[in-house]
Amino acid sequence: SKKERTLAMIKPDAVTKVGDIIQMIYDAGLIVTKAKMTKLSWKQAGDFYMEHQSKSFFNNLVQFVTSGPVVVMELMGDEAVSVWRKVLGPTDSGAARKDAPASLRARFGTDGTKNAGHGSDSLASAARELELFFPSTTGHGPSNTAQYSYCT
Ligand code: YYY
Ligand code: MG
Repeated sequence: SKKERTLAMIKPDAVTKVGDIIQMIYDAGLIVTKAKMTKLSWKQAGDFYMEHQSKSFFNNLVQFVTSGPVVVMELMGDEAVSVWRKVLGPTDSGAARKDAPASLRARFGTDGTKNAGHGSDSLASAARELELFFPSTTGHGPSNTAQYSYCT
């Protein structure tokens, strides 16, 4: 199958669980190739969730993801986009506890908004979201793209 990159975000309600979450990532056969903790501005969160700008839940969503620090990561591996979303489980944490009790949202999420994590929903979304948090460098100077000999 094909090697992909995806954007993972640990949302403010789950940043204290980063250790358990990174373990789940590696248990799923993915690796962490970039990571940082940051606090999103309202504008950054709105840009990140631009596809949801017209939704009734948009303001609650942006309020929540700007309420504290988040951890954003680039994950790499075979079918990383779908594998990471499978690890996350259903969007609603309550539904996750019913249908996928071992999932990240079942374990660490609260409800349908405070749901512990984000994963890109397609390769195109992954490319856009990765560029938001880990912009490509241009010109001279140090590259932000390290080489990972353990990523075969
Ligand atoms: O991709 P995923 O995060 O599983 O769900 P989306 O449908 O893209 O919604 C993005 C985000 O919005 C979701 O993680 C929680 C929040 N949200 C909400 O607060 N209320 C809803 N009814 C649907 C989604
Ligand atoms: Mg989504």
